[in-house]
Amino acid sequence: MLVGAALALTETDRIPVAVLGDGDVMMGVSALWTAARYGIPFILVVCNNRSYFNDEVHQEKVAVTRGRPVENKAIGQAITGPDIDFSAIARAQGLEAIGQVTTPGELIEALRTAITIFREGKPVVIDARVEPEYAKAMSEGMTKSDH
Ligand SMILES: Cc1ncc(C[n+]2csc(CCOP(=O)(O)OP(=O)(O)O)c2C)c(N)n1
Ligand SMILES: [Mg+2]
Repeated sequence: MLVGAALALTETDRIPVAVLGDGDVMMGVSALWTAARYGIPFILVVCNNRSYFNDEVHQEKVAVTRGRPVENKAIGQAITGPDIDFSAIARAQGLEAIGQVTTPGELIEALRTAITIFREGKPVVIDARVEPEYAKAMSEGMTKSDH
């Protein structure tokens, strides 16, 4: 969707920006190559919490319902040890990449650099390492489909 939207915006002055989960990026990662191949510029921020965390939330609910151990919820969902280097994945496919970044200050700086790279007509990926799980406001009552 990001690559398609960015293609559609090529002739405009708008900047396509996507904030995608690390799991979602892994599920469609070869689409990035298409952007490099055809010179489709965008800014992708990988919101990297090192997990397909939405499914951990789901698996916890299923475990409770079925009387199974909740502590197993991360099995098959956690993406850590080793953590995935999204900058390396982006560069390997011919895109520009920034990070990993781990602080809000670094992220602001990375976005400034990303805009410069975007203006040169190139797609750029930022590996933003966020806290594990979800921010507190989201985990209290909200699910991924709510936002
Ligand atoms: C192709 C595909 N497989 C599986 C799913 C089910 N699914 C929905 S959200 C999700 C986890 C996504 O992880 P991530 O993008 O890292 O988001 P997080 O919840 O960690 O913020 C999965 C596996 C899906 N939507 N699409
Ligand atoms: Mg994730």
